[in-house]
Amino acid sequence: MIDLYTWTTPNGRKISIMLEELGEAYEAHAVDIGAGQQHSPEFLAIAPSAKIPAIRDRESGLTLMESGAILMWLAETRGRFLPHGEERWKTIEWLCWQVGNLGPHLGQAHQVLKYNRGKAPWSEEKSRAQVARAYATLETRLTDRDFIAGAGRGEYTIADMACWPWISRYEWQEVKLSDYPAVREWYLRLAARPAVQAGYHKPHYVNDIPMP
Ligand SMILES: N[C@@H](CCC(=O)N[C@@H](CS)C(=O)NCC(=O)O)C(=O)O
Repeated sequence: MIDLYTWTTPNGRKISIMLEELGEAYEAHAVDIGAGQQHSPEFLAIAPSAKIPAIRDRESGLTLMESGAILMWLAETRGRFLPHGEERWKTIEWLCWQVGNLGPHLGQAHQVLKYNRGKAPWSEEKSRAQVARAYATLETRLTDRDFIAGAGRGEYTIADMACWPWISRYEWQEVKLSDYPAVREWYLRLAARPAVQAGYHKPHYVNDIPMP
């Protein structure tokens, strides 16, 4: 049994989607980051960074923070969604791109374009450019592919699960998915998966999955 400490954000949803895909027994604990619950001593004992998501494996007692590490641990220990050989490294490459590039740039866009619009025009301009660059990177990668990593046209991996919840906030990022047709097709492909739909609504329902 896995305890998942999470909130209704892209980083949290990556892990609930993975747990749903695995059919894993888990309990989702809400950590309301708007109310400051990430700073409680109980949560800090599991996630010293004071950021969701984090997990605890009840069987072994292992705790993990950082979504990339959690996805890799789940994939490795369950033997799913992380291919072998070179494609393992392509999956990790794109997972690292999400954690170190796509996520931070899109997260910054949420701050300046949605929550603080009009306060810092230079930051907004810079943010729009970084968003466009990140989407163009994904568009190029997904052209002629069904999934981000994997041989041939690709296979569904933790790299897809890491990127998709961030793309699901395309409206917050002022992005028209029709401008990125390969990303749009991939987005819809994943949105149709029952596990993605279930994982999106953890730890509770906020809104329907946005549909372009
Ligand atoms: N690199 C971390 C980022 C985690 C993160 O930024 N979590 C946000 C929510 S999406 C958070 O907990 N923010 C609360 C805070 O910064 O106080 C990961 O991939 O897990």
